[in-house]
Amino acid sequence: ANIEFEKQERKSRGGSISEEEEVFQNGEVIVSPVEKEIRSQCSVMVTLKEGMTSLSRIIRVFESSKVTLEHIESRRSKKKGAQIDLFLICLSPKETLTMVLNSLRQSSLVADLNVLNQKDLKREIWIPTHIADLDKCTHLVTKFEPELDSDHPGFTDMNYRARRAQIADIAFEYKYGQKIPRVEYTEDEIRTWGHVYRHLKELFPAYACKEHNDIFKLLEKECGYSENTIPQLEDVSNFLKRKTGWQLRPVAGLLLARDFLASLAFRTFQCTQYIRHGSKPDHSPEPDCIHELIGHVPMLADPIFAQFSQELGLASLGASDEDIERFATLYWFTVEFGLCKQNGDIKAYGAGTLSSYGELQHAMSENPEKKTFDPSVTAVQQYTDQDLQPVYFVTESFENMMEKMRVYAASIVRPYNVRYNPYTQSIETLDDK
Ligand code: HBI
Ligand code: NLE
Ligand code: FE
Repeated sequence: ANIEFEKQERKSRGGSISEEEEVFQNGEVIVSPVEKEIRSQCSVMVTLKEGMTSLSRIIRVFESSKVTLEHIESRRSKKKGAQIDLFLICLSPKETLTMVLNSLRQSSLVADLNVLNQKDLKREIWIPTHIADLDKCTHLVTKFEPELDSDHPGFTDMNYRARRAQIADIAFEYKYGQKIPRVEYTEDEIRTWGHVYRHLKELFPAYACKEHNDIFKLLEKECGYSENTIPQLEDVSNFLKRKTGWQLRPVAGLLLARDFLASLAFRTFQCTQYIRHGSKPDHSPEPDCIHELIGHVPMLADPIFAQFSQELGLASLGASDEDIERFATLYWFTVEFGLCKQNGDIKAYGAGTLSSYGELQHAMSENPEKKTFDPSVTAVQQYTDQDLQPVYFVTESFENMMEKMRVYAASIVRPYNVRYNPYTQSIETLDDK
């Protein structure tokens, strides 16, 4: 039966079409966060000229473009000089659709073409809903890489670049649930680790927050942390699972902020496995295993901080690009470079501060500006990711920071609220927002 034709004719006579009859999509399209194009859905009535008896020719026009034909009906045309009427519903990127319809209109096959209805589909951003979906949250940003950045200390060191590529392969191959492959670090690499380790350890008693100091000692006792060994991600991940339910998964480098933040929602930290170039140990603009293992891991083993980090991840799920930018900035000034007050003194808890002896000394000096942490102010503060920070934010306590963040996150407009189900390690979306 020519359902659509009948409907369209009824419509043109002034009749109405019930919603159940509507084949036109009402919903949203789920798009990957890296996809920026707007998709449009469109219904068209096309009349083929007299003598155009073959339908396959018209279908070929769509086949060679990015337009998806979702629905097609045909009948013998009643109009003069016409052969066949077609009713089509197509879905495509907006610009492509306009182009294809124009070329059809001008085609020698077509007598008449009318667009009946066209609408842009609402985009709903895809989010991971199970911890295994993090296999798809691995979009890298190419920044500070030894291959591409001539300022990178490893740019001219072909051995270093080959080593980086080799370790990156572990991350590219990795799938959720697998053990993280071990890396046998070279003497050179262990020397770099040892050098930074020694310098940082001298600064920690005076400069690191209490939580970091306590857990760092535990890592030395229980997890093989020492000047002479670079701990293996698999062992550290198991340590974290016991302490707070956090875990690591290997990542090849800097990720899109949306992907990186999303993994936090699953108490998963995407963790680099390579080490910085030995010629510049005091500070690196890109994360490396020193930064992750000495900066991040101790804090993730603290229950309150672990909760704070996960909530930041949960708040980011489904957020707009603009809000992601603000959450990334909040992450930057807390998890990466945060300072806190403890017994009247300012201490460091941010991983970027605790993994760079250059940054740690700078942060604790009088030079940089120190502001009070306030999410709505902090979220829009400019920062540099190249060099030492000119501004830091100080929080009263982790509990206080978490409270303020909850208020801020609740003010963000999202299509839904989310909740983490730890039994199934999945995200439940709640529409009652
Ligand atoms: N990717 N691997 C990795 N490590 C980070 O710390 C990191 C990232 N991508 C983005 C990012 N941090 C920042 O934008 C945060 O502020 C979210
Ligand atoms: N600057 C830090 C370090 O040298 O360890 C790394 C920061 C990564 C965001
Ligand atoms: Fe980091």
